[in-house]
Amino acid sequence: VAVGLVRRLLQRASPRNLQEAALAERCIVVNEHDKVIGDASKRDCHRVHPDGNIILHRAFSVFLFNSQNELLLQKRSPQKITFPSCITNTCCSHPLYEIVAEREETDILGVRRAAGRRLNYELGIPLEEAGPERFQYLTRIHYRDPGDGQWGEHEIDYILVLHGNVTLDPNPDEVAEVQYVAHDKLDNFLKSQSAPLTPWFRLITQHHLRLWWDNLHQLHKFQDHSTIHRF
Ligand code: DMA
Ligand code: MN
Repeated sequence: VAVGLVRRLLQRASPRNLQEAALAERCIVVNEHDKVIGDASKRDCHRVHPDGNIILHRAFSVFLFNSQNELLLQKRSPQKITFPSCITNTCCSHPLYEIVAEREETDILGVRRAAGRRLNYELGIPLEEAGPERFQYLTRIHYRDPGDGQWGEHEIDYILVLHGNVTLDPNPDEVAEVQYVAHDKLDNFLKSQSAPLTPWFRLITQHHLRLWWDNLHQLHKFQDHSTIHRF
């Protein structure tokens, strides 16, 4: 019912109303060990509470590389409620509690399905080009960022890589710009941008990205589901 309602609201809404309607989606609330403890609205999960607390929830970040090993970056739409107009990795979002198939933990299937759904919605990638089996899962990152002080993030973020060429048709409600960047051009590209980076993209770029990027053809060796990296 909730999904249907959100879809109906989305269909006749302005871009900002689209983002506000999406705040009714249900995120999966987890503890520090990534065990599911319940659900809460996207609104409640991204509100910074007066004591600075933000509800910990499950999320994913996709890093998509084309066959030339260039990384697809996006600039978020100015309509986004959290981190508008920031430069970030290919696609991030949340597996939804109301989509029961996105709660499936075996083989990280729920998160993989959510990633396909959002690559399709945000970037127009056909679903058959972003099927669950196409993602290499790497690890989980637990981080917290107070954002603008009103809207922030506190997530256990599953990192997924998709390596291959895809068809793109970005959705301007979500994405202002997209750009493929080669590994040796990344530093200069990021320096040349006046827009800020999202905190999670900054963290991942500082800590893990270069090692993964250097090993795109043997990423399975880097999968680690026993550690939750904490920042
Ligand atoms: C949330 O991303 C997930 C992470 C890893 C920050 P988002 O704000 O782009 O989510 P959505 O696109 O669903 O608003
Ligand atoms: Mn989130």
